[in-house]
Amino acid sequence: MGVINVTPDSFFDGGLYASTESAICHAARMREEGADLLDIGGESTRPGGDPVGVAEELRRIVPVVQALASMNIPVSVDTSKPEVMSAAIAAGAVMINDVNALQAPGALEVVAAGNVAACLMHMQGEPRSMQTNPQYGDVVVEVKDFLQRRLNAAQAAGIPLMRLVIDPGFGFGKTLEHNLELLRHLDHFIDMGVPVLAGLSRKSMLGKLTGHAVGDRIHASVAAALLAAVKGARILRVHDVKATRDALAVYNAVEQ
Ligand code: HH2
Repeated sequence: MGVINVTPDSFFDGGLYASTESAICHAARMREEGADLLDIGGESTRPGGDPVGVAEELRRIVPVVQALASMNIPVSVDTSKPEVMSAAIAAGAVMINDVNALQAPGALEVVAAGNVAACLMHMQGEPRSMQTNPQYGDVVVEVKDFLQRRLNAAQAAGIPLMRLVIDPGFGFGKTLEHNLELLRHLDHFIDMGVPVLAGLSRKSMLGKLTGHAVGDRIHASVAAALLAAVKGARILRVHDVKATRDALAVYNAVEQ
């Protein structure tokens, strides 16, 4: 899954693809590099990020989703707002990627009625304050319990399991140690009956481990993505499609 943020302030690609044209161009390139799916975001969820209104989020993402859908490129939309989910589905998105796991009132219903896939992600707190002092007893158990509850809620709302994906939410209300614990035990999530998505690309945990700024984390990102794949992740949310594809080609050849 290639990431494209049509935002001025995303932590890695903020401002790079803020125009519709540049986002479409970058999407086409990621597709050529081997992305199966592109995740379009109109609001940064980085720690401390400011919320964006519905109208502005729609202005940013709808033309991009429409263009990519007309090019037959599978698109997911990264949003927590039911109004944006509806518009994204109408514009041709095949998946809703929600860092809030469809907890907003009406979100489950929009996805159920839209017949699209959904990624349910775990986050402790909300972006503005989530990194202040995250606390868990057993992070793996607690994240898994939350995701199981959201899978149950989604199914109860009429979204079949075959359309659902789960994500432990690396960096979303987690310390470095919590993130490492989740990656170390990512295989504990694969018995939940749905594919696991992992988003580690360029994140600050990789900065803490390597001492490198966000622009210099490609090698750490590829290593993290590969580890996630080895632990059973089926969807890798990445900014660097080509490098990740190369690593996966080697891994897949060895593991057949
Ligand atoms: N991470 C980000 C955003 N959305 N969705 C899922 N399912 N999993 C993730 O790990 C995840 C996500 C943060 O990365 P990015 O979109 O590049 O930055 P920003 O939120 O600043 O736009």
